[in-house]
Amino acid sequence: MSEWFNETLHSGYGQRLTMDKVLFRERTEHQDLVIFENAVFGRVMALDGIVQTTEGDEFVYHEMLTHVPILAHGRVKRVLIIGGGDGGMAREALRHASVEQVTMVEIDRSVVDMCVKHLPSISNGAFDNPRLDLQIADGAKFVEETDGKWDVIIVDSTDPIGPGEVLFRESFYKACKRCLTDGGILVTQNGVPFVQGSEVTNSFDRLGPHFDDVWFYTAAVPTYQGGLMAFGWATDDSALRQRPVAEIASRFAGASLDCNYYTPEAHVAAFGLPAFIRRLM
Ligand code: AG3
Repeated sequence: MSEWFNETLHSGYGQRLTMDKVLFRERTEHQDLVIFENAVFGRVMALDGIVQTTEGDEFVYHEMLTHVPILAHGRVKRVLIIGGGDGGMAREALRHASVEQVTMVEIDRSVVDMCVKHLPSISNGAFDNPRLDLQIADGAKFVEETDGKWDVIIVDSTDPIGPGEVLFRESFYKACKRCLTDGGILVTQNGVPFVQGSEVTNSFDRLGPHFDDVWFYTAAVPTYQGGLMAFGWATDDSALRQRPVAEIASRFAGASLDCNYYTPEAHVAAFGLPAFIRRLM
């Protein structure tokens, strides 16, 4: 019998996955890291008892947090990823030939190293790509101190507990705004509203003072249990999330991406929010 991995994110509700083979388990400098094999989802990476990515369903999350802002914007050259240690976000951003440089700021070197070793399919070579600038540093400090500017900033964080907490503060959103080019877009991992509704409310309230257009879009990621996950969307150009499907479709064709989740129709539909999420804003 395999040992169970029991996720500890919510009280009174949880998911469990069999650890059919434990590939790595250790306390890093910042958090508790485990990588294991599961019969349904393939290799799974968890931090502090919470599933971060699995080979089986990572495509939903990584495609939606990259292609939606990049294709909505239309002329993205520079992308900044805060977090993203498994390399999935860098992999998807680098698929855009128009993207000249991806800067990724991850706080925990062990996550990068162990994911390259035990979960290579997620980064799929991204860390060897000359267009990737990997910095091992605190993302919140980085955006405070840098004088760089980016067209898209993607916050690929853990939940607002532990090292990820600073990435949900108003001061962080303000610093991100300063690092965006005109018409730039900030997107964030914003939790599963059905069980983490306050994350939507908090981010909406904290982004509001700094951006003219704050919204959310959604997708269901099976191992982020509870239904739809919310992605935060913040920019000064409100036209960017209202682009017609035909316009997105022509950019998508031009980018010749072969996706597993993303389609121009899914992109546009993702911005249509159910009432219970609207009420959190
Ligand atoms: N970071 C997002 C994990 C979210 C978990 N939260 C939850 N289940 N509500 C994923 C990192 C993948 N690159």
